Amino acid sequence: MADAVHVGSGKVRELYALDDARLLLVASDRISTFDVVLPTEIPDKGRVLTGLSGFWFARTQSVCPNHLLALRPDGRSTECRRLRMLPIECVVRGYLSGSGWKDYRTTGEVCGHRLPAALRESDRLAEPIFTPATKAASGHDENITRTQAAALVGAEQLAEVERLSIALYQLAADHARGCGIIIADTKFEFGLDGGGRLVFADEALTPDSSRFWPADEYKPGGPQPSFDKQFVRDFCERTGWNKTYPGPQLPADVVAGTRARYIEAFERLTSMKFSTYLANPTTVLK
Ligand code: PZK
Repeated sequence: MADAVHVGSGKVRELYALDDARLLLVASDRISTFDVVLPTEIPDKGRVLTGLSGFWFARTQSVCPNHLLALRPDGRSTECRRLRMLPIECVVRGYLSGSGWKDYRTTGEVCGHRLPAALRESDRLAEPIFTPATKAASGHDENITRTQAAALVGAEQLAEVERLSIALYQLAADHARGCGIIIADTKFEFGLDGGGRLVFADEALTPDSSRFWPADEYKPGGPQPSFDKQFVRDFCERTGWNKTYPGPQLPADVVAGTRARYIEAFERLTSMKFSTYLANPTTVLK
């Protein structure tokens, strides 16, 4: 990291430039809930997310090229190709939740997709839908129609990222379902390489970029428990915190339970022990 230049901060990640062609994405152990980063970290969370992204990048290469060059031995740092990022978030929803549910309830549509009447919160959709959003610098992404997205990236480019996003989601959601995890929705980011080719970038199908639900507890008609963050949310609700900065410190049992859930998601999805990943992160790419 001696000559890595810091070029960006996310809520829980840092971005460094290694040279003109390469970036280093470092996933911290910070956790956010209700849009606030908490003062307590979840040990190894960044390694779990980095390993899961590596796993999905390796397994989706036949669908789309990606930015991954290498995983560092620390298990939390990804060397990646530096791209020109598209100015849209490519969200795919297989279930009706979050802003998708909100928009459906008020308009019957999500991002210009008219959906059947009388759907319930968390219902599975007959087919996954592509629901792009703008990247708001202020944090809160805003859903846009495919027409609006086409104005930002061009109709041809949009059609291609829609096709790729649906294919990536279908591959991952089918795999996860066999592991007892529902991927309700996920957000992809794409960039363009020097030759103008589309490249799958950022993080891949992690619990931070997706809604993971435990399949054995799935019960449509209301909100679902989060596979990873439910202990944190329950604790925050019990404290009566008003969900503005600063958030509460987490007690040791909530930290340990949450860490165990992240590791459980990793081990179920990769069918690999997390200790094997820690000993050599590149094993997840095989
Ligand atoms: C890129 N972000 C999001 C912000 C983070 C991550 N391969 C790439 N090439 C060029 N730019 C990016 C990527 C990727 N991935 C990703 N912003 C730019 C972001 C802050 C911290 F860790």
